[in-house]
This record gives sequence, structure tokens and C-alpha cells, in this order.
Amino acid sequence: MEDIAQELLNGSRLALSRAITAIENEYDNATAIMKKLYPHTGHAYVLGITGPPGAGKSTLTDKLAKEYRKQGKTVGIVAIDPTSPFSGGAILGDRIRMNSLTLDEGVFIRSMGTRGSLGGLSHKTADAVKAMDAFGMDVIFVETVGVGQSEVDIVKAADTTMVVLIPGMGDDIQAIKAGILEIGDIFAINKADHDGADKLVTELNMMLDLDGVMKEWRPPIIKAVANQNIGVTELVETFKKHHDHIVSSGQLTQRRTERTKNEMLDLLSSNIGSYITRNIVDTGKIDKMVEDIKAHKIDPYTVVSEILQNMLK
Ligand SMILES: Nc1nc2c(ncn2[C@@H]2O[C@H](COP(=O)(O)OP(=O)(O)OP(=O)(O)O)[C@@H](O)[C@H]2O)c(=O)[nH]1
Ligand SMILES: [Mg+2]
Repeated sequence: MEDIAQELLNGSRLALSRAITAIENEYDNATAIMKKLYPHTGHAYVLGITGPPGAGKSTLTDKLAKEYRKQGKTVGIVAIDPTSPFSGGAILGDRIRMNSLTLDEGVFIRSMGTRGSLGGLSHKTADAVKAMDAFGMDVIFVETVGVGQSEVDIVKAADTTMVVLIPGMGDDIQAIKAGILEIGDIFAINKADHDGADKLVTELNMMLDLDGVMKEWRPPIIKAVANQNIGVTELVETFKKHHDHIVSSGQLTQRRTERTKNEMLDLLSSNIGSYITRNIVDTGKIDKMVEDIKAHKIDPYTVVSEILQNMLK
């Protein structure tokens, strides 16, 4: 029998690609693959990149990846595309922008579409990151569009999160500020070749000052022009500073503990959920139970305890 996890660990890019496909489509072998990969994870530095559509996230990621490659580091990129119903479209879009990277053996790029819903995407993203981590990537980027709750959930897989903003967003910054202040460890003001970059920096500084008086880490704001490679080395240096900060302050351990706990609880509830769907709902047992409860032959509390007892057998 073929062993995708073992081939991935042996360095097969095809196996890495197939592992992520299994994760994305929830194939039956996905759990077995993840079980085998898990002991080999925990080495990569995971960078979340989020921000409004078209802000230059992919362009920046491309340039940042090249900078890490210069330092001899291998790079994985997971690009989430919530707008595209098929991941094929996402792959094409990002391939164009990350053209030269796709020829580099030290880089692995993968897009994941959401097929209409963001549900379940955060754990799939986390597993795709783990697959790249086990493959041996040193730095892994997770690019996602927007700053809503789903993106917050997705970037929870990251050690450091960078929010990319652009001048000329007008009132948008008001609308998204609650979300962005919370998740940004670093802010990039991209398209600084456009008018209004300095104004945006000032506004953001004011918001961060109001928000972060007591915080250990004041998120730096870095201006960038991604397509001209401006600000890129400074961003990489800032990532390093943030990484050093979360290591020395114990925050990295704390974040990873929290993440492991959440992932375990998610896994547990999704397993319980599917047990109930499989055994109670799909079998039609639930209808009989509802009838008996309605007729007061039995109470719902007893029914639920019995279901739980059966599940644990
Ligand atoms: N003028 C200018 N254009 C830029 C800059 N950075 C990126 N662009 C352009 O902006 C457009 C969008 O860039 P992307 O990197 O695709 O932006 P994105 O945030 O990944 O977009 P989505 O993934 O679709 O949300 C492209 O045409 C880039 O060439 C910049 O600093 N200045
Ligand atoms: Mg993009």
C-alpha cells in the first residue's frame, strides 16, 4: 500500500501535494496521514498575512519568500482564497504573481479554495501548515483575504501575524479596526507609492496608542512598495524581532499551548458531531427518540445520557 506520509517525510513534493489534497477534501486517509506527520511538526516559523483584497499580500509574500530563500531558508506558502469556488482559480491567480518561485525547489506554494464556505477551513489550513512543517519548510506563510472572524481563526495557526493595509481605504479602516488591532503583530502599509500612506501611518499609530498602552509588544508599522521590493528586508528584520520577542517572553510557548488545546477541542467536537450524525441522525433513530419524548414516555435528559454512554462504549 502506498504511504503518502512516509513519502512526504522522504521529501516527495508530490506526496506533500497529495497530503494537502486529502486534508482539503477530507479524504478517509487524511487522519492517518496527519497522525504519522504530527511527530515531525513544530519546527517551522508560521507567518500569517492578511488584509483587504488587492492590498498586495501575494506580491509581498513573493518578495518576502525570496528574501528568506537568500538566507538559505526553505519556504511554504498556503494561500486561502475565499472568493473562488474552486482552488484551481486560486492557484492560477497566485502562480502568476509568484511565477519565479514555482521553479524553486526550496519553495512550495499551495492555494486552498473554500468551496463557498469558510467553515472547517481553519483546521484544514492548520493541517496543511503541519504537512509543510513535517516536510521540512523553515518558514510557512498563510495568506488570507480580509479581517473578519474567519480570518482571525485562520491566522491563529500563525506565530506572527502581519496585517497589510493600503492608503486610500477611507472609512474602511474604521470598519475593520477592531479586528485588525487585535490580530496584527506587525502592520505593513503597502502601496506606499500612492498618496496617503503617511496619513494612514499616523491614523494607525493613534489607534495602536489608544489600544496598546499596557501591551508588551507595540506592533511596528512598516511602509512598503511590494512590487518594487521596498520595505521587504525591513519586514524580514521585524519578523525576526517579533519572533525573538515571543520566544524570550514565553509567548510562543503560550500561543502554541493555547493552539494545541483549541485544536484538540475542535477535533473532539467534530468527532462527536460526526458520531451523532452517523449513528443518530442518518439512521433515523432520532425520530423515534423525538416521538417518545413528545409522548412523555421518556425525558430528553435520559435520552442524551444514554446516547453519550453508548458513544463511550
Ligand atoms: N502601486 C503598487 N502596486 C502594487 C504594490 N504591491 C502590489 N501591487 C499591485 O497590486 C495588485 C494586487 O496585488 P496582489 O499581490 O495580488 O494583492 P493581494 O492582496 O494578494 O490580492 P488578493 O489575494 O486578490 O486579495 C497587483 O497588480 C500588484 O502588482 C505596491 O506596493 N504599489
Ligand atoms: Mg493574493
